Amino acid sequence: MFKLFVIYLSAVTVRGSDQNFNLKQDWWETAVIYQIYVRSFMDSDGDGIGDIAGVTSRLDHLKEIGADAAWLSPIFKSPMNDFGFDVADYYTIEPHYGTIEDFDQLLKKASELNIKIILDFVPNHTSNESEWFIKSSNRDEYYNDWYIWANGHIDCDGNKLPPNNWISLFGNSSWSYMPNRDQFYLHQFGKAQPDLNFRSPVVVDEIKSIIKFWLETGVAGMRINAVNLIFETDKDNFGGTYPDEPKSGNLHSSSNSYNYLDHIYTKDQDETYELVSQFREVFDAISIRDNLTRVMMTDACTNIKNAVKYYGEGVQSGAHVPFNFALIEVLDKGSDWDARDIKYAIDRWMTYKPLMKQANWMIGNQDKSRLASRVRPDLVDAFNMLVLLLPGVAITYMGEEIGMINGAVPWSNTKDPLACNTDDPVKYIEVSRDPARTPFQWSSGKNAGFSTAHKTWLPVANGYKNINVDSQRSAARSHYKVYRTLTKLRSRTAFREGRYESHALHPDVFAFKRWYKHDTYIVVMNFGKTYRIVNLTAFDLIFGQLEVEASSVLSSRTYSDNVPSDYLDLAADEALVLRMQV
Ligand SMILES: *[C@@H]1O[C@H](CO)[C@@H](O)[C@H](O)[C@H]1NC(C)=O
Ligand SMILES: *[C@@H]1O[C@H](CO)[C@@H](O)[C@H](O)[C@H]1NC(C)=O
Ligand SMILES: *[C@@H]1O[C@H](CO)[C@@H](O)[C@H](O)[C@H]1NC(C)=O
Ligand SMILES: *[C@@H]1O[C@H](CO)[C@@H](O)[C@H](O)[C@H]1NC(C)=O
Ligand SMILES: CC(=O)N[C@H]1CO[C@H](CO)[C@@H](O)[C@@H]1O
Ligand SMILES: [Ca+2]
Ligand SMILES: [Ca+2]
Repeated sequence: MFKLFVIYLSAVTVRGSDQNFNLKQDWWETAVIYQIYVRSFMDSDGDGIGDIAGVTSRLDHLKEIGADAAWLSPIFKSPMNDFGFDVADYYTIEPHYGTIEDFDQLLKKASELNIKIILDFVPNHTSNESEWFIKSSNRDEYYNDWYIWANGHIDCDGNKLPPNNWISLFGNSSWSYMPNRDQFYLHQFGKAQPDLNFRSPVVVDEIKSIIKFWLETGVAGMRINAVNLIFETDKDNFGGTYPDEPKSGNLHSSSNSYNYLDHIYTKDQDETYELVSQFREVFDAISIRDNLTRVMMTDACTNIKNAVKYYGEGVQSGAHVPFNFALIEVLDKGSDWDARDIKYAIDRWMTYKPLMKQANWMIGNQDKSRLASRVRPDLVDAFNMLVLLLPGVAITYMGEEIGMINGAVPWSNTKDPLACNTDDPVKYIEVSRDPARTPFQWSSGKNAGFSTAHKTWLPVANGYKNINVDSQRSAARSHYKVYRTLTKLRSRTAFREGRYESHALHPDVFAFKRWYKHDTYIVVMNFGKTYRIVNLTAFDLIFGQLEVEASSVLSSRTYSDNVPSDYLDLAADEALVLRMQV
């Protein structure tokens, strides 16, 4: 009987299924995934640039904070026009980051610590320095149609103009002219990032081979970048030309910025979901062979209905973890949000998500202003409580566990191509992604312990003397300690498998309940700048005194204090995890 049971369980997980039969969860379903921007995490050789050996040397940090997996930003060979999001060779490790031996060493150490490694993968475009692109631009027979080439127009002055009005995410035309081919190529991001042509079956096969190649090294998964930009409309449906996109009507965008157009032809095309399911088959084949699920994560910045399509529909399988930007989108509203918006954003994702699939939560990444800066440092713990205690997968961008703030990167040190493209020493700051990419803060020492170099690739953020791992580890209370407490709480069944219910008890106060059988928790947070008294008996079966399991750094409450459920006074920014006494 017992044997049969085990076989049944493994059959469930082996299928690579995301269905939670409440029997056994697969490793990724409640994982804490820690995003490492490799270039800024740890520099092992003193050149001022983070590297793979640096990551290996700091895996104990991940272990200590309770992360289950490290997701590494792109580590493949790249001229670094977009810091690895422009890959020149998908089969080679970028020399600045190390060698394949360094990578093997990372996998070995990670496996000893039972930490999974997940790679970032950028299939939409390569670098313009990829051999594929150079050959394609020379009309090499095999590579001829690997990119999206089109003739432009010639105006009355004899200037060559792009084929249509499409605008890239980095601004200006999505088309650039290549003299040797006398044609324009499409790039949805920068000029140095030509889009691959996924209507070519050879390209699709090559991309699948690359996924297979890296999964076979033993990595536990991949994150597929910008997946909803893979296809552009099929020109053959428009008589062989690429149609113009309509104007969005967005009054705040200039005529050469991405938001000026409504991207009906360059994103979210129907073919995408079928391709994603083909990718998933590659993941599943290896998962079954090795009896270890290789997790597929997808990144698509799109509306909710398209976003949840990446979970798969009908017989078509999708990603295990289709990124959920709901919380980030609330924060994107600037200061104009409150507890009701948070509740609404969470409910919305849970509503659209297929019932049996896992949710996932994140509040930042290498493109977004850091939470402590865009909201305020005192709310760091509250937001970590959301990410770590809501149902499903938690994704933490490195530094969120210590409440890192944005670095101040002057124009003269600016590296982000998006910022450099503005060519504007004042306005660049509005778009620059460098402030969220400054070196990780390990200690109060030189370069915050990141590097022994004279100069690091981006300057270390101010305030690192106080905001760093060493000092927060030894402090009585710190974001770091709260984070560790939260990842420990996560291992309890109520948080892994328990049910979820929430209320905005006041426009400033968000609270949710997680429970499994008789083990019940309330997580409550005041996003407001003044104290609030709330009555938690608004939740069913909550009464009497509640016991504090975790509290934000500035809270007057500490572990095992009791608070009344019907009259709880919360200080400004205070956040608590409370347990119902049994
Ligand atoms: C790639 O693009 C960059 C940026 O436009 C340019 O400076 C570089 O010369 C290009 N390289 C090749 C090989 O086309
Ligand atoms: C597959 O892996 C699971 C989880 O690690 C384990 O319980 C199971 O026994 C394995 N099955 C086989 C056939 O090895
Ligand atoms: C975009 O076009 C404007 C106007 O032609 C030009 O000044 C600017 O340098 C261009 N930006 C990029 C990134 O090519
Ligand atoms: C809290 O709410 C309950 C109803 O849910 C009510 O009976 C009780 O009086 C309230 N307590 C306080 C202190 O307001
Ligand atoms: C969050 C994230 O991964 N952003 C990346 C999206 O893709 C573009 C182009 O590949 C990168 O520039 C971003 O950093
Ligand atoms: Ca280095
Ligand atoms: Ca594309």
